[in-house]
Amino acid sequence: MHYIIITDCNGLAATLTDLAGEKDGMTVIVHGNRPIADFQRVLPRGRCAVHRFAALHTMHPLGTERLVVCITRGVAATLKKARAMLPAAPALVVENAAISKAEREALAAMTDVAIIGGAELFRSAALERWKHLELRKRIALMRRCVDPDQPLWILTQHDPDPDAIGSALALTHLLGRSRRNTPIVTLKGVSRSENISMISLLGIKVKTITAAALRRAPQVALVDVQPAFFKRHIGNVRIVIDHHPQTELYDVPYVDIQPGFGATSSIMVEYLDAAGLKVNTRLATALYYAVKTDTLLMGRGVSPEDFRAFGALWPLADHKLISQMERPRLKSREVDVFIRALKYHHIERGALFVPLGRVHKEDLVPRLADFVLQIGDVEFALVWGSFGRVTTFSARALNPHIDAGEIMQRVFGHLGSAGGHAEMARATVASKALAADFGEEGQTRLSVSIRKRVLGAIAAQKRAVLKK
Ligand SMILES: [Mn+2]
Repeated sequence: MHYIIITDCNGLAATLTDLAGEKDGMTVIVHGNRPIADFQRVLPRGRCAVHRFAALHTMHPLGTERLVVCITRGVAATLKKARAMLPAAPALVVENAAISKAEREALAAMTDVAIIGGAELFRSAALERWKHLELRKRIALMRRCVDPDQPLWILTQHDPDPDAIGSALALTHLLGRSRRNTPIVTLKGVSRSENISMISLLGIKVKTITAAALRRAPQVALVDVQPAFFKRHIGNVRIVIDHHPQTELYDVPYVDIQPGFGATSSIMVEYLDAAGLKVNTRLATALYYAVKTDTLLMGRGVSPEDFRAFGALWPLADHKLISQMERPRLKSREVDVFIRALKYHHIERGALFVPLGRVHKEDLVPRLADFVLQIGDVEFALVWGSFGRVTTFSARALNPHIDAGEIMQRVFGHLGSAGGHAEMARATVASKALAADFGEEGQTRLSVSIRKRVLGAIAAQKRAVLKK
C-alpha cells in the first residue's frame, strides 16, 4: 500500500503517517502555503517524502494508493483534483466543522470515500490508556496493602476451582512475590478430578489448612471468594478480589469486587496487562482454563472483558495440556460407577434417573450427570449417590422450560442445601433425613418416590409455563 496524505496541519502530520503500516510507502502532500520544512521537521526522517500539491501531477500511480485528506478548506475540491490523478484510490477524509453541507453531500455520494472523526483516530487507544492508568494506581495501592517481607496466604473457597487457582497464581505474579512465600491455601481440598489434573499438570500446590492455622497467618488475600463465605474469623485479610455479588461490607484495605465479570481471572488479566507484566505459558494456561470453565465456555454471565481476556490468553495457552485437564483419566474404581450408571438408569416421561448407590468420591455425581445426558433423548437428568452420611443429587436440564435449580429446591430444599442454575443444580441432604422423608423401605422404594416427586415438580413447571 502507498499512502498519500494531504494535509495543511503539521501538528497532525506525524499522527496521520502512523496510519500506514511499517511496510507501506507514504507521501505527504502539503496543502496551502506553509513551509515544507515545518512538516519535514516533525516527520520520521527518511520514511516519507514531503511535496507540494503540484507533485501529484508527476506521480505514476501503481493502483495501490490510499488517500488521506486532512485539511480545513476546500475538502471536496481538493479531493476531486487528487482523484483526477489517482482515480482508483479510495479516500478517508478527516472530519472538521469547515466541511460544508454541500461538500458533505458530495462526499457521501462517492462510494469509495469515507469520513472519519478526528477523535476516532485516538479514541479506543486513549480509552485503553486511561483504564491502564487507573488500574496502575490501584495496583500500587494493592501492593502497599501487603508486607513484602511477610508470607502472604492466598485463600480460596472450599474445593477451589480453576478460577480460584488461576487468580491465585496471577496475584502472586502481580505482587512480584515468590511461590514459596505465597502459599495457596484452602480449608477444604481440591476434589474434582478435572481440578486435580489441572494442579498436577501445571505443578501447582494447593495446601489444605485448618481454620486455627489460618487465623495465625501473618496476612491473607482472598481471590474468587469473599470473607462472608467463611462465616467465621479468618485472620488478617488484606486483599479481596472477586466477581461474586457482594453481600457485606468489609473492613479490608484492598477490595475489588466486580460482579459484572464472568471470572475473577478476567479481572486479574486486566491487572497484569495494565502492569505490563509478561504472562508465561503456565499462567496463561491456568487463566485461560479458568475463564473457559467459569463462564461455561462463554455461555454464562460473560462480559466484554471476559471475551478480551479469553482472546488475549488464547495464543499464549497450552491447549494440549488443557484438553488433558478436561479429560482426566478414569481409575478402575471410577469406571465401575460409569458401568453402574449405564446399567441402572431409568427413563420416564423424558427424564433420566440414575441412582449410583455408594460412591467413594463426591465429585463423581456431577461428573456422571454430565455423562448420562448422552443417553437417549431426554430433557432432564438426575443422578444421585451417597457419600459418608450424605446423599448428593446433581440435576441437568436441557429444556428451557425446566428450571433444575427450582426443582432441587422444591423437592429437597426442606431437607438440606439445594439449588443452582436453571441448566445445572445440586442438592446435598443427610441420607437419614432423606430416607425418613421419602420412604424407609429400601433403595428401590426410595428411588421410586424420588422419581415421583421430581416428575411432579417438572409437570408443575410445565403447567406454569403453559398458563403464561
Ligand atoms: Mn469464579
